[in-house]
Amino acid sequence: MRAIGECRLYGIIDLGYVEVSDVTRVAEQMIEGSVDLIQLRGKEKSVDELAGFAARLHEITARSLTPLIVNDHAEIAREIPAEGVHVGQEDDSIELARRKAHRQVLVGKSTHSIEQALAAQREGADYIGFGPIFATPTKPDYAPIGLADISRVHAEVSIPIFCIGGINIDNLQSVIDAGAKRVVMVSALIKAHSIVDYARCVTDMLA
Ligand code: 3NM
Repeated sequence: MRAIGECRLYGIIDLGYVEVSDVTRVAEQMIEGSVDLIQLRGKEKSVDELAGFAARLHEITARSLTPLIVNDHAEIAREIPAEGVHVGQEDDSIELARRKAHRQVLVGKSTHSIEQALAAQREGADYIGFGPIFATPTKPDYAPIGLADISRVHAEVSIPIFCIGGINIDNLQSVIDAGAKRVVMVSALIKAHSIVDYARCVTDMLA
């Protein structure tokens, strides 16, 4: 599997945007476009439904050494061979997520401030999300934190940091200029006319 430190573009297959019948195509296009790791996120789906999608997705991601991360429900990693789980501030602790997964997995955590980023690192996260950088309909209840803290979080936190929230190809350069090395994209990538071309362009900019 690709190591987390080598990952720069993180794609999320959010079932709020992707029809169930389209999950396979989106995953294949992300991989063809050199997305480095993929998360399955389905806030409205049951754990059992998500486990089913994750199992199907993993058959695709495994062929290309792309780690598959499951959002929120670490217990899914006990049933299917996903490489990691992702937790939010309101979800399981990193330690509990590891216990639920019951085997060695990557654990990532969403953070929304420098303090939370440092706490996640202390807690043993393998990587963090840092945002939302810009306002985003994908996570509408969170106030954007802007670009100002990106450089400081990179100075103070040594685990991989993925900037997230409202990032698209038009504002990506400003995020990179602010110090970001890695980004997550959800809606911009999923809604792109060509996911493959969009992802390639983003990975070139992050190289
Ligand atoms: N987490 P888009 S922002 C899932 O700040 C998520 O923790 C965030 O989606 C955080 O790329 C976000 O469509 C949504 O803006 C990102």
